Formats: sequence, structure tokens, C-alpha cells
Amino acid sequence: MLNKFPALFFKTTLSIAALIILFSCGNEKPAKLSEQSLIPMPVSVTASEGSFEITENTDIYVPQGSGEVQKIGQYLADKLNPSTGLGVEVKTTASAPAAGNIYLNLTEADTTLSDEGYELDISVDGVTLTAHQPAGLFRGIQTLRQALPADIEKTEKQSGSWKIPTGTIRDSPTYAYRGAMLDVARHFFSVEDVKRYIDLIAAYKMNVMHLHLSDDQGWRIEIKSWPKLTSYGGTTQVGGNGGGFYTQEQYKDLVQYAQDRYITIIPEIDMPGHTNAALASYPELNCNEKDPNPKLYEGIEVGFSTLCTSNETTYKFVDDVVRELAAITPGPYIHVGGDESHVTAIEDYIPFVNRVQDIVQSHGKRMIGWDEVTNASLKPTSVAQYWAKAEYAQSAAKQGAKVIMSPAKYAYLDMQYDSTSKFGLHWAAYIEMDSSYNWEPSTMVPGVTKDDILGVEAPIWSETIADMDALEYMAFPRLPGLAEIGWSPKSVRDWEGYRTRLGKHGKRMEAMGIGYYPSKQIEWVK
Ligand code: TNX
Repeated sequence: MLNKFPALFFKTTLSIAALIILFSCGNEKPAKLSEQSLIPMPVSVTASEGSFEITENTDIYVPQGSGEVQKIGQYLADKLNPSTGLGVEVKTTASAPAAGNIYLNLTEADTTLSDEGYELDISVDGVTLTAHQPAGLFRGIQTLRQALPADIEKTEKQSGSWKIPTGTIRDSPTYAYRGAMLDVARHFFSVEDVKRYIDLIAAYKMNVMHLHLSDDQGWRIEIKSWPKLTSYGGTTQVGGNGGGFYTQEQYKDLVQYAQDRYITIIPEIDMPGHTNAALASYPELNCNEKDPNPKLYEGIEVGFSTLCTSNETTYKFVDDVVRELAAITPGPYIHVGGDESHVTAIEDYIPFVNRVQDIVQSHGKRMIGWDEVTNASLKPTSVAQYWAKAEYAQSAAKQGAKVIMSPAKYAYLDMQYDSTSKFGLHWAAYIEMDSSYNWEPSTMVPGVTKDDILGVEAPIWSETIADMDALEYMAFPRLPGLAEIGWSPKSVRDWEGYRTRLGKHGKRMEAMGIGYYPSKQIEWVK
């Protein structure tokens, strides 16, 4: 008797430990679909009991004869294979595949799905992703990624099972334009860096990458008819040490890379201000004969430079630049800046912008400008990007032009989180997670309604941001919330719910290799 007690105790302890191990490892049930931390939050999620597991028998099936869907299937396979090591293949089919597989299908029938909308059905027998357009399949794949364990994002083989909770998600975006802007002028970012940023914004269903390609400190895109813009004007950056530019071939490669992710590149050439790099490269663009050739600039002041608006050479220059850019930009927009032209008299600024708008249109594109361009006469096809002044956004709406919402106080990713932030500025605000998330585009500016708004964009200016580590620290974790403001309807968004989802999403950002700011406002789940 005396001897038996410790043996029984030992056995019981062992079986409890075994049970704990059983439930905490491989056989763990995934959270319900409705409890997955999906960002942006889908329009509707209906969860059921059960799960589908991706195994070595799972493949991705796409309809016969659609090279585009095949490519999307390959994108998904390339996301799944490194971490699972399961060798998922893309195969074509004429009808729904056998149980155990993933099926990507386009449907003409479901016209309630918008261009980027999708339906994701997960049953114990398989996954079916349906969309009206290929872009919808691509967006739906981002949801599928987030429905899998976070380790799916790692680039080395992981152990573990790959279960997806069952249910149905129907989803489509609230705004057609959901963008991020990267300032590659103050500090230059390489093609590889920009591709990484494109991949990161794609994961949150953003569809625009706005590249700020010129500023006082540097000109970053090859213009063949004005070669000194890059050979001289691209040779430095803030603080010196570096600089650089994209050749037109490299730019085309970026456009294609973005297009493969259903992201439109919008190139920006800022004018008439923010032009010191151009003015230093070509003296004839300056009005002032006495000081025709300013030096390259490596500081961070703004508002001191202007193209000479009374000089015909300036318009030849603008026409050449827009013509060459339009030829390598399949997207509908050319951004012409127009911000902070503090040394351009308003009576010169207005006719300048009007003329530039005509030039952009003559090359088959629509003009976007920062909100100050509403001082000019906007065409209804033009777009104003609101960043500072409500009255400018209102003026755009009154003129029948659409508005992109980038309120600096909420949406600027280069603003510091708080006074201890390692990088960033704070002229507009300190932007912690709550204020970054807690704003609504359609009620931000009185008189500017949802119908006036094309969408939302999160800019990152790079005066203090010199590399990818700094960029990711500033963009994350704010960017996913801004993507959600653009994608998800108001009715499914609330700060407390988002806080909880983001807390669980930290592991996924880590798996994606994102060096994010671990805000104290979020309870990060380890
Ligand atoms: C204002 S926002 C600017 C940029 C600066 C930024 C810094 C806007 C249209 N212009 O030139 O880089 O502030 O936050």
C-alpha cells in the first residue's frame, strides 16, 4: 500500500502531462474562423465547427486556360511551400477538384462581388476561393494566409500542422484606392527595398504604391531627355553618403512586380517647389540669373525652391518628364506634387498648375496633386490628396474632383509614436496606435463625403528614415490599421476589437520578418 501510492501518483501525473502535450502541440484545434485575427477585417465571416488541413496531398487547382489565375496560384504555392515543405503544386482543372485541395475559381455569375471582392469557403473537404476578377482572388489569398498559423509566413521549413478553421468569408473593399507612399527622394531606397515594401502592403490588400521620386535632395528616376537629373541630381541624399536612382528598366521592373500583386504604381514628380535637385542639375530651370546653379542639398528644410514658372523651358521640361514617365507607367495617374511651394507667388502657382494639368492630360493620364493644387481649376478627372487643409479638400469636392485622404495628424507614418521614438518628425502630431486607427475618412472633413473620396493613403516621408529597419519600425504596426480603414466598412471596425486582433497579429508580423514598434497600447500575445 505504502509503495503503491507514489506509483499511482506518478502515473496520473504522467498521463496529465501527456494530455497537456497532446492538446498544446500538433493536435491543437485552430481558433474558430471568426476568432482569427484578420486584418483588414472582412465584411462578413461565418464560422463553422471544423478545420481543413493542408497536407502533402494538397494541391492548388486553377481553371484551364487562364494564365493569369495560374500565376496567382503559383504566388500562393510560393507562399505555402517554404514553411510547410509540402510541395504544393498548381494544376489545372475543368471543374471543382477532389476533396483535400485548394481551388481558385473565377465566376461570371456572382456580380455582387466587386473587382477586388472574393468569397473564401473553407470546408473540411477543401478550400474554394471564388472571385469575379483575378484581383479578387489575389486579395482573397491574403485572407487565406492570415487564416493559417502564423508560422506559414516563415521562409524556412517549420514543423506543425497546417489547419484552417472552416467557414465562409465574403469580402470586398469600401474604397477603390488604398495606398502607401514611399519617399525615395530624401533617402534613396533600392529596387529590392521597394519590392519588399510592395510585398508588405500587398499582405494588407493595399492596391497603390505611390513613389515620391523627386525632391530638393534628389531626383530618382532616369529621364532620357534630361540625363543630368539623375547623373548629377541623383547623386546625394539627406546627410550625404549615398543617393541613387532607378533606370527606366528598373522602374518598369517595379511596375511589373507591383502589377503581379494587383498594385498600381503612381509616380510623383513634385513641382514647382521641392525641385532643388532639378534646379541644381539644369541652371536654365531657374529664374534667378545671378545664382543660376544652386548646389545639391542634403538638409531637411522644405519650401525654398521653385521652378521658374514664367519660363517656357520649364514647360518643355515638364512635358518631357511627364511624356517619358507616362510611357512607362500603365496606371492612370501621374502625381505632380504641388505642395509647400512657399517661394512661388500664388499668381504664378495657379497658372502653372493649370498648365501642368493639361500636360498630364495630353499624355493620357489623370493628375493627382497635394491639396494645395485645389487653388488651381481642377478637372473632374483630377484628384487632390488631402494632407493638411480642410478647405482645400472641400474645394476639390466642390470642383467635382475626387479626394485621397492622407490627414497628416493620423495617416503620416513618418510622425513619431511619442517623444521617445527613435525616428520620425512630430510637426503634425505624435501618432500612437489609437489615434492612427481611430479616424473615419467619410466624416473627417465636413462637406467631403464618401462619394467624394477615392480612398486612403499612408505616406512615409524619409527625412529621418534611412533604411528598411527604420521604415518598417515606422510603418508597422500602423500601416495594417490604415489599410483596414480603407478596406473594411465602418460597421466592422472598432478600436477595442482591432487592438485585440493586432495583439494576436504580432506573431505573424514577426514571422514575416517585420521589425515593428511594440506599442504599449497593444497587449502582444507571445
Ligand atoms: C510635409 S506633406 C511635406 C513633405 C515633408 C513632410 C514631412 C507634404 C505634402 N509635404 O515635403 O517630407 O511634411 O513630414
